[in-house]
Amino acid sequence: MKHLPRIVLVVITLILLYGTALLVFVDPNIGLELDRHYLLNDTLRFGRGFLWGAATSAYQVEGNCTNSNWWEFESAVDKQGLPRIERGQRSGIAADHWRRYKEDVQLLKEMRLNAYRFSVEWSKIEPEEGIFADSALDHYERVVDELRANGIEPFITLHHFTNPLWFERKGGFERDDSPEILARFARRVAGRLGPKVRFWATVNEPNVYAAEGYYSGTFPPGKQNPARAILVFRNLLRAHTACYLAIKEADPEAQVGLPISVFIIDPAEKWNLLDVLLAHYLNKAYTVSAVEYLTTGVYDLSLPGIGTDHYESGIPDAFDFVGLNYYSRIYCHFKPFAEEKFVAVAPPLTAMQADNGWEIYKEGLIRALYMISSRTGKPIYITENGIADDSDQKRATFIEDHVLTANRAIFERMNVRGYFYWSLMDNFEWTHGFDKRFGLYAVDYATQKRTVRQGSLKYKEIVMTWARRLR
Ligand code: GCO
Repeated sequence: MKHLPRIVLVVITLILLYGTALLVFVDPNIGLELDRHYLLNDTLRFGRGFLWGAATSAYQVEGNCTNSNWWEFESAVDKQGLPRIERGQRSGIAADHWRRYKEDVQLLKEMRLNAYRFSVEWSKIEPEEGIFADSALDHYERVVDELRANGIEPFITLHHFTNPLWFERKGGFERDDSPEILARFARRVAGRLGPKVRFWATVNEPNVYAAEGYYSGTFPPGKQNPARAILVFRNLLRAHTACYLAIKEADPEAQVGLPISVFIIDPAEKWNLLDVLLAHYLNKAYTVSAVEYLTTGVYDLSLPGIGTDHYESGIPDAFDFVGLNYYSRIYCHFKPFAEEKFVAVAPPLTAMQADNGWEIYKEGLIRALYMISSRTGKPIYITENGIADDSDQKRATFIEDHVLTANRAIFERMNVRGYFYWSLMDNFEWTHGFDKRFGLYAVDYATQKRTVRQGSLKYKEIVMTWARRLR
């Protein structure tokens, strides 16, 4: 070795450092493959109390959420003067679920489901600051009673992206006191519905809310300010803790958790160290930081070149479960000389895709479950998983593959306690309007007629098989 030219030693050292960095930062499960044949032959391990549900959110299905930030956002345009919602669509009466909830509870029953995740619309319950509309609370109590009368477990999301206009105009979750403002709302709702509702999801996808509303600017308030995005993420996590405490005060037996969006972020080029490092930091910032906040009460966010934050709530373990909203995988690529330093690149041509371009990637579900369960042994509810599939050609296989992947996770001792398909019926898919069809039931918006999709019957079949085996 001592006679080797110095340059050769330097090159060998650099190669060793490069290889070590790749090994350290690449997710060991990046190449995971689950053989469909084995999944289909796995024994079903879903326990007696397993929740089989479907999910919706108030704004997307109820209709007439006229007093909310999204209603105002729908009539706005972006910097290029283009409408915020594709084709200038408006949510209007959406799927008219506010009026048709009894009919829709029967759809849950028809699918043999035993749980329903839905959100309560803050702008209807607290239309003015500190003023609570009993009529709205009465409505949600009727929904809960209808569910219970049909043997279906209500699973309520307190905040699902939408804010009352009065709150948005005060600065929304940029405000330092926003957690207390949301907790006041939580206390009122849990105080009213608490005895009849066991499961509470506090803030839906704080990471998506912060990223879309304040980094990409595609959601209200349409800002593109990384520092604000990081602050809003922090305040939403603080709001979760404040709501957790408020709900527990109303009902110590309540099960309270946080639904986190997890997209698996993989390097577009596995051997490109820049892509590998980018994927590592994005995964950590976008999802791991929220899970670690739940367990430790410490929010540690670090995105080199974008921003950092560190906050300690002093209240670790303020959760009873983690909600996992899993759909797909994103491939990230670092472009050192471009204005937009990191971009998402399209899935490989060989990948199956949903109508919205998301790769169908069942292994991502067990990778996401492992990311959570390796940090907390508490129950995990898959609070959203579904496919935009208008032709219904892929829905049955999507559902079967993802449910059986969850089954494999249980076999690998992950504490999965429920699965909620997104969504019960077609609905207002935010900036996509009504164009992306996720529903187990298709909705004809001209007549509001619900029609079960053939692909959805696979879900019913799985649940019925599970129920038979419990007898
Ligand atoms: C989200 C929301 C849902 C979406 C669903 C499909 O994850 O954005 O929770 O409101 O409609 O995920 O995109």
